[in-house]
Amino acid sequence: MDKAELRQLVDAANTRYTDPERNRNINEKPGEPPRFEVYHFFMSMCSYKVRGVLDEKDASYVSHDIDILPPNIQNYFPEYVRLRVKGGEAIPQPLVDGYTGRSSTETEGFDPCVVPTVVDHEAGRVLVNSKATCLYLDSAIDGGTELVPKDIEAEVIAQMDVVDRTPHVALLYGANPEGDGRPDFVTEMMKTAHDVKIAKLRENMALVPDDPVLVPAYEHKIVKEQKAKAFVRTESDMRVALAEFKALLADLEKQLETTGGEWLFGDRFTMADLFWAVSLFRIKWLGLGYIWASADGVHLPRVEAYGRRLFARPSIERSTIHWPNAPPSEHVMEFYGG
Ligand SMILES: N[C@@H](CCC(=O)N[C@@H](CS)C(=O)NCC(=O)O)C(=O)O
Repeated sequence: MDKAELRQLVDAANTRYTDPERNRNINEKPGEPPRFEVYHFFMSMCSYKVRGVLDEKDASYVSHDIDILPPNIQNYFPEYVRLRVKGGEAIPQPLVDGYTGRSSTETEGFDPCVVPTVVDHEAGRVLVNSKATCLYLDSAIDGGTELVPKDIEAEVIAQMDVVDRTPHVALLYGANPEGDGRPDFVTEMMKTAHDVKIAKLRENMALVPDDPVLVPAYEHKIVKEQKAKAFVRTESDMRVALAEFKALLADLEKQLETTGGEWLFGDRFTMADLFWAVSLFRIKWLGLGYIWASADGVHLPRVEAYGRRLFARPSIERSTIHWPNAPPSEHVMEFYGG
């Protein structure tokens, strides 16, 4: 898109994000203004992925670590949604209006009110689907780790799809039907999260009552959140989501039998590994790590060992485990000196 128009959209969005500790340059390189501007959140899985890729690629960027949790919810401001909707215009998926517990743009549609959003000032682009964004960053940035080697591109993308389509969101917002192991602050917050989100969406929509682009964007998001609230309170839906996790982890165990190296595709660390790192860390953080290792023993030994290697990867430590303010949970205290 036109770079001056993009600049205006970015500047307008940025008027809302001013805390210097959360709005700062990452990996600054002298004499080089950062090419990318990234709107993300310290505890968001899709943000972990994008930050992990930027770290592996040694990219510099302007980071806007915005609060997406109730009560603050800084991702519904009209200025931010307007910027994100620009990116949405460039993708084939329609606006989201349903909920299956996943965050994949490809299965759910385009959510205009979430993070991460990445602006590439050099190319004049706004990127809004974390999977597509990660692929884009890998090919657009010279140097760093080659995360999607050409000879195994289809296999790497197939694994990214597995993670992208796993119902992670359901098991953050809803309780595990086998026993809620979520950190207390999450359990407490999620009791009212959907109602608070819907109220905030209405509040922000009321600021732009005649906007022909933003009003439908908010309306679609409200429908999604209403359906999400019903889903996570329906035990049978949550059981299906949990069964899906178990099946996918059992598949991962089988896949790891054949790798012939430290990573999923031998000795090369790829985007598939980065996606699994984020997924396995979140699963463990939520108290679902018992699927592969519990007090009763190690049930999926390859997944357990693979997770250990992934969590020790410096890019994962920096972008996911130790990103500033990323809260630990009782299930991952070993990474925080506990
Ligand atoms: N399809 C999007 C989904 C992004 C997404 O679901 N983001 C979550 C955090 S991981 C979010 O911002 N949620 C806040 C909300 O729904 O208000 C992507 O892959 O980037």
